[in-house]
Amino acid sequence: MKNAVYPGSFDPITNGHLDVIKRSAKIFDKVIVAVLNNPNKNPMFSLEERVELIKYATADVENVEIHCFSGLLVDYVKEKKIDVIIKGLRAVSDFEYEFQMALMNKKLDEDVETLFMTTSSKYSYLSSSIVKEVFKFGGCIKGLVPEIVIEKMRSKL
Ligand code: COD
Repeated sequence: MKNAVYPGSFDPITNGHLDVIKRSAKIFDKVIVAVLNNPNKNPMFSLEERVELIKYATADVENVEIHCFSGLLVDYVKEKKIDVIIKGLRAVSDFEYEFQMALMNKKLDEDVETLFMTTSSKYSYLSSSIVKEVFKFGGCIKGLVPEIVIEKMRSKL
């Protein structure tokens, strides 16, 4: 049985994230979506809200679990006996950042493997930050995030 972790901030989950989760779930026996608890950041959604939104958005995918973590990802990976870290790649800019993190994680723990999944082209321009920015100025974000996220964002206005 091979399991994978897909870590991130997910503030909030977008359809780009969801696409990576669903495609990963077809490859691995179990996919753990691990939401980072980073007290130094000032997220739009609390940790609990982010977890709930992902749970709702992935309710139709059987082999996905949602958890949160803090501290080093490699420690979480070891503790949960996870085989692979999945990272999404949108552009060269992502690659530089993700490549650095993958190498650092490997340095911290030789057993840790990172796999990169390329974005689906229709989501290649999507990020949580750009969605929040467009929403803040009244732009339409339909089709970019799950409907439940739009509802939750509206309730925060
Ligand atoms: N299409 C495909 N992939 C996407 C898309 C999209 N449209 N949007 C985002 N992604 C990918 C990102 O590239 C990333 O791989 C993942 O989805 C999550 O994205 P975000 O933005 O929600 O999350 P990040 O980038 O803020 O997450 C960073 C981590 C939490 C993974 C990282 O900070 C971490 O591991 N922190 C723990 C502390 C640690 O171990 N630090 C040392 C690392 S060397």
